[in-house]
Amino acid sequence: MYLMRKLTTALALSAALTTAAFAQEIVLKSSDTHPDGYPTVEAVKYMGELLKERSNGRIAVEVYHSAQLGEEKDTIEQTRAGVIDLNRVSMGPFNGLVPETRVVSLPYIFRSTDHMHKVMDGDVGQEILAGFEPHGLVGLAYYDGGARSFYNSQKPITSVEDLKGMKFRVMQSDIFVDMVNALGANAVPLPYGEVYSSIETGVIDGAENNFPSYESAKHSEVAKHYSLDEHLIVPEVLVMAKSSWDKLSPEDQALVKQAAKDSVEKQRELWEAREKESRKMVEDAGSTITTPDKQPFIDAMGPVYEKHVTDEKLKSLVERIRAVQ
Ligand code: GTR
Repeated sequence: MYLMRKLTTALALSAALTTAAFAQEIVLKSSDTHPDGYPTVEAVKYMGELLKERSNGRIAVEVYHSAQLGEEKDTIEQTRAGVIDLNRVSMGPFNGLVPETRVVSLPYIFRSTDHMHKVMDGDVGQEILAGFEPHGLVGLAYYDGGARSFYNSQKPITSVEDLKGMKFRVMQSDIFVDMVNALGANAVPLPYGEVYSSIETGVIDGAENNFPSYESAKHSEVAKHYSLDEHLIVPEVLVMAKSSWDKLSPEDQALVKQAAKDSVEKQRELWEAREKESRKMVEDAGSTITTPDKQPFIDAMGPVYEKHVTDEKLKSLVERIRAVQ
């Protein structure tokens, strides 16, 4: 009897230990430049909830929002080094590293968000995701980042001519520098976190981004003139450190991939709502929105395509994107 009781206790103890060992075996550290509540931050949190549920609590995601882990370019390097496991970033800062990301960073390459969805959800999207692998990263999913337009502290922009000589911050990629220069303005590549103070102190006249970024980073406080030229629709991407990925069992890799995929719909819903909300917020706070004729902006982009779409792979990707209806 005594022996039986001892045995039962031992069994119960080992069961408890097993449960403890299973609890949060893997914690994936995830980075985002945006504040808590932003659609990308919430989507990765949602992915974490799915993972936790589907792995019986073994896998968790910890989201470090508000650039707590650094500016995007630095966090990309940290992710490649495996210091950060997951990273939600725009495709723009990858342009120097992953050539495939350049095609979606071309101005006016997408006709609409709907067109972008069709492309990224299809073969071209899969091919671009695979392009991360040789660079120490695993591409997991795409999120929405809306359309980017110019805003500035000086004057309303109603035509390409209005941009002449003005200084705009761009994300750190040669394509965006050439895009701004082709419009007769001057590009200043800067990390996101330096934009507010650079506009405030007059180092630059403005920047370009979507409504949720313009609003949440408070650029709208220092640059009240927003012009809806929608020159870029650059998808956001969720990547994982290849070294962290390789540590997972094939079953866990499948769980991560599926949870990332399942968070896309959620992010799109959150994005749609936030875009409207942010637009209303900045308008209520006194920003003026002008809607210039887009055609002259599109026409000015010839030199950007000539310079950057030179190799066969990019040429064919451009053609395939344009062919998607
Ligand atoms: C935002 C994007 C960020 C970051 C930022 C920027 O729209 O979501 O990932 O790239 O733009 O302009 O740096």
